[in-house]
Amino acid sequence: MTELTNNSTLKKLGFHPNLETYRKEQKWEALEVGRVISEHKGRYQVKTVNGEVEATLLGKLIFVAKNRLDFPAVGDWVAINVYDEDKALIHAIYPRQSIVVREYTKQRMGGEKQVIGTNIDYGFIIQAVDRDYNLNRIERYLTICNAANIPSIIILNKIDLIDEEQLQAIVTELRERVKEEPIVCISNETQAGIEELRTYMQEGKTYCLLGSSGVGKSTLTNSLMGKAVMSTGAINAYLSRGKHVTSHRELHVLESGGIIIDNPGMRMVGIADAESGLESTFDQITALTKQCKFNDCTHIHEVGCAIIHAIIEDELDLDAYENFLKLEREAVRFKRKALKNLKKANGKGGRKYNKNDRKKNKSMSKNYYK
Ligand SMILES: Nc1nc2c(ncn2[C@@H]2O[C@H](COP(=O)(O)OP(=O)(O)O)[C@@H](O)[C@H]2O)c(=O)[nH]1
Ligand SMILES: [Mg+2]
Ligand SMILES: [Zn+2]
Repeated sequence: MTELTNNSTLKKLGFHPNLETYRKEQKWEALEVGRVISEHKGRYQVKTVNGEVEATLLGKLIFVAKNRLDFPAVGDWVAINVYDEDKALIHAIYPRQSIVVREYTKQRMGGEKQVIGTNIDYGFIIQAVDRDYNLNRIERYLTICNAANIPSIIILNKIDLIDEEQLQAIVTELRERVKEEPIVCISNETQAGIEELRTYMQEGKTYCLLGSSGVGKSTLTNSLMGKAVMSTGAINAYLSRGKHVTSHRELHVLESGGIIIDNPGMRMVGIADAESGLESTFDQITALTKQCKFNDCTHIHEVGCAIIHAIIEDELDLDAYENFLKLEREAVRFKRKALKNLKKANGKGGRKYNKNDRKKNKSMSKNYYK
């Protein structure tokens, strides 16, 4: 029987012994194994030991899929059967070791999750230090990573645009709010920090870039790859009139070791059911709430509130607390919408079906592939 774990191509792509065990348990030896490296409207580019194939999902799997999470996503390991040299059918998805999600932002999709990537080992949270720099957003992405149970590394990009003193001020302020995660300062322009960033990357581990459009995700992917694999704002700004150019997710294997997933522009990144993520991102706040005198404390006016006390004593950053409240409200809102969707799907509550719903359902099933 073939031992796939010894195959160096697969190893570089992140294949590990648990997957091999699962493959044997499921008796999938007759099928090939591959990893989804990009997806476009229901067509998946899958990388295997022999190269790349274009795959579609077996009809049965589409039929039984209950929601978006049941569809393959970039980062997934899949069992496929190859026909026609470069065409394949996806028979099954291997269990995911991690799954990074956000709230689906398309209209009427509230309460549903969109997969950013699967089988991710680390989040690369990237921000540019120019005028768009936003500390709250870093905490937002941290919450998303913490909810997925993956550690993150914070990357401050475009340091060529500011001076040393300004950078120090940003790092100091960031360190006050983000206590543990490594912070790496880089510039794609001068290549400063790129080699340092590489030291955080290991062969077979998958790193997912998270950050708003324009922060330099695709440019960084190219820097790490040592060649232009992704189109960036610089090349296409003229053609696309300043629109952001990465239109879909893509996974790349680095020569120097490690796998990187670039993401399309993310304008609004809503967090999904991320309570555990909030708890670890804001661990100081979580710890404080446990010290409040009343356990139903609203932290607004109560005597003996540990949060209020910490803010007055300058032990807790007010901005961090406000950001926490905002993200917490968002998580609650997501949950409420998700429950509503569930109720509707079970035919309870909700309104009666009308003729517009058919159109809506149609566009929803189209959106499964977005
Ligand atoms: N000055 C400077 N510009 C950068 C740097 N990295 C990326 N850019 C520019 O920022 C713009 C957006 O980059 P892009 O990689 O497309 O961002 P993405 O939307 O996050 O993928 C492009 O014009 C890049 O050339 C950098 O380190 N310094
Ligand atoms: Mg991009
Ligand atoms: Zn309180």
